[in-house]
Amino acid sequence: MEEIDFKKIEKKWQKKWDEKKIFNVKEEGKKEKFYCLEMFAYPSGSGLHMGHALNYTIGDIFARFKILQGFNVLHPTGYDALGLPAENAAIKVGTHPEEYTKNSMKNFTKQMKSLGFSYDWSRLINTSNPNYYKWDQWIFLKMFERGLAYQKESNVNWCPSCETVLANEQAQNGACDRCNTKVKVKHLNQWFLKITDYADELLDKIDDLNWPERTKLMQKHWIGKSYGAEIDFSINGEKYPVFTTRSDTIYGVTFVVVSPYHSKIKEIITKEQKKEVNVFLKKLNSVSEKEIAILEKEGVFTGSYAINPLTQEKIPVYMGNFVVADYGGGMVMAVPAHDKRDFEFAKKYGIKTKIVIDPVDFELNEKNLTEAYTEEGTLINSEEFNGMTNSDAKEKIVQFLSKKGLGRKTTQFRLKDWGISRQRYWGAPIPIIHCGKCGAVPVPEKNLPIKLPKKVKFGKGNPLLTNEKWINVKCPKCGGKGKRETDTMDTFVNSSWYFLRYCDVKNNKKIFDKEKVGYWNPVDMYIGGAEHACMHLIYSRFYVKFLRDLGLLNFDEPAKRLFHQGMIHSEEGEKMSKSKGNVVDPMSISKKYGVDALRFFLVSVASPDKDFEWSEKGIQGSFKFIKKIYDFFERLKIGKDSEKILSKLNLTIKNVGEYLENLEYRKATIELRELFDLIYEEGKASRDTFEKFLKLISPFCPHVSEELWEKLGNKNFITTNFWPEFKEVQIINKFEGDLNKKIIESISEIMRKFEARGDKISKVYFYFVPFEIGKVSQKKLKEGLGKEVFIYSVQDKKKYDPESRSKKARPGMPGIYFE
Ligand code: ANZ
Ligand code: ZN
Repeated sequence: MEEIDFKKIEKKWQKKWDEKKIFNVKEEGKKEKFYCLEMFAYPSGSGLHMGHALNYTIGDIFARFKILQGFNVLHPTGYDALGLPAENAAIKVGTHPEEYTKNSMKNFTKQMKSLGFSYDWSRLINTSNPNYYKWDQWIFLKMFERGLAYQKESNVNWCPSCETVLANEQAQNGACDRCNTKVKVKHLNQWFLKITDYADELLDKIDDLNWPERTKLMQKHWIGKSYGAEIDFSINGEKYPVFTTRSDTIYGVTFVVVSPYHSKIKEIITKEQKKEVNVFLKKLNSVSEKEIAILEKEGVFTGSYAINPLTQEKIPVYMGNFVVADYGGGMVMAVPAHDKRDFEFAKKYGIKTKIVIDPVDFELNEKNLTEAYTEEGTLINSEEFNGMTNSDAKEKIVQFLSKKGLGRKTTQFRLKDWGISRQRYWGAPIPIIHCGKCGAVPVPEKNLPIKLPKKVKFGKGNPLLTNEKWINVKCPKCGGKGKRETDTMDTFVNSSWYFLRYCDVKNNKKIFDKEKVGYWNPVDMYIGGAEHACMHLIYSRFYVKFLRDLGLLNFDEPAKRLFHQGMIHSEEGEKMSKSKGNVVDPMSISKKYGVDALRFFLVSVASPDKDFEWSEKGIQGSFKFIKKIYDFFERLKIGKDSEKILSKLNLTIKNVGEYLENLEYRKATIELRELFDLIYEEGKASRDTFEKFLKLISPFCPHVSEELWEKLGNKNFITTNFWPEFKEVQIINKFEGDLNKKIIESISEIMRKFEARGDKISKVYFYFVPFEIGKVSQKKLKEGLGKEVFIYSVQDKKKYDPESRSKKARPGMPGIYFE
């Protein structure tokens, strides 16, 4: 058989699609719109990896399916080009980040184009282009005007290696997301975006989203709403509101614990205690916030006392490592008798406990309490609230406090404002000028963008500090001496609204045209990694709500449907990584087996949201399948369809359509193989059947499909043709019984022969070709055969197969071994 020149076919069709601009879309016509989006890539120097290829293939198949269904499909791509990794990588190889990024993007574009993705390349976004980040700065100014961008002294995660502040989300395990260095606490003046203003809406709207449940749950958790009360304790005559979810325990408060980073901490520490407190602080600052959370609860007496508003008791104020500064007022009313953490703390420092909740069936005693009692009960030692159940008391005590103006019902969010200050070069400069007289002055809109100066020195610290000329500018307000803000914005700001800019990439006058964005948005299908559940996917929801409130959008949420792809592991089941030397590169694979085989393989091993292992045998299988189709079409015999083919064709159209809609691509590839195998077996079919088969497989294998479509004599593109319809009446049951049934019938017969000979069978082992594994049920086979049943894929390395029966497996009939 002749070798097929897949490269030539791929190039040919990619060029034709490009010339005819079939993926370039406008907001017009009678078609319904569909916005299909994959998370854009950070263009790393090492090029596209298999994870990218999978992500984009999943999106591309969906986009192509939607085109065939007759939608006006927007399918754009771009580069999340700013950020620390590019800066670090550039420094490492001794080039400028701009140069480095340019080269990476060029390489990425070449590679993505070679994989035949259906992108509208005229809409390419590069976030490091000042024409893009100008609008990041513009959004910042709009937030600043409305008090949603502000500066505050805060406790931040500092990565000593990257020499920058990290968001909490970027230092989740006490280590830097990027370089894994242990993160430290630093106290710095930082810029924040007030995402907390939208906490309620961010939480409430989650339920309406067609997003993976796990992601929705993670966001709920991240936002973390607590219902409780704020109670005013007074220290040195000043009021300190303290958040509690347990107002019922107010009479049991025996001390108060304040965060080391409380804004008024200096007023609380007395002269006498200063030295001791400093020893404690020194120890604390050497660890990250996350580590603090798992450290033993420790503290130190501040020297001050607080007054309990209900009992008027004087109680000591401690500083504690477990109190978070920007939560619940940064202070805790401690109830050792009824809270585990407070109990340990009190024991450690010899603070008294007071029981205020009485269990129903036994009695507690302060003297021999060995642990906190955290369950329900009735109130004691609580004056007029004695005898109430503690849940009743919660309400009643807050009401009482409210009336006296000593407290109020409230909620608290775990979500914090988004710290966007980065002390690094490769980000959008924050458009602020600091003036000795006027303070932080926003750069006038007409002066945007504030471009990054090319001339800076990389090395220690923030490179922007090395360009005096750039820093020293006039104050826009008073004309006096001013200095530019040298913090740049977290790159997550860039990705918070890029999907909007795709709708109007070239607009120089406005961030985007409202009509255009309104036409395409919200995104109908968004595909990307689950690791973005709590950063990008919350930030972009926040940005959409903010831009809506500016009057620019008429919708509330960025994406209707969200899909997370799985991870690809190496053949040995490990994570693919350069250091392990087990990386399979999509470019060399596509060179060897063709792009269509790679695409087909990527979605045929596992459901695309599941992790799977790379398999050289698997890609070879896909290659063989595509080659078989190609060869078959070369010697095509057109004739009348058999009833069986017609039935299978219609069933396949029906099922593949459903599977694609639900992103069950693997199941679709199984059906397509079956349909082809049947046609192959019979040796001929009608032109209509061949054409329909090609249409069905074209989202997966667009190049070969176009080529064969042309061979059938068609002059137009199959890509922009239409999805075939099926006729239910042509699906004939007798042909379409399920695989389980077929197997049970034939195996039963074989077993009967064996058993007639006197062989005893108790176990049946099955070896299926991989794509059939999902179509059989162990339970059904077991029931049908009345034996113990084991099911393996022929590729399973750990299968039990003493007589190599797996070699006998073929589609429709597994290898079998009896025991
Ligand atoms: C008194 C009390 C008694 C509490 C008791 C609990 C049990 P969630 O549900 O997470 O919102 N708290 C308040 N602010 C804090 C801060 N900044 N850092 C650390 N802890 C803080 O938890 C709210 C509870 O966590 C509050 O209710 C408070 O302790 C503590 F038997 O108040 B509680
Ligand atoms: Zn000024």
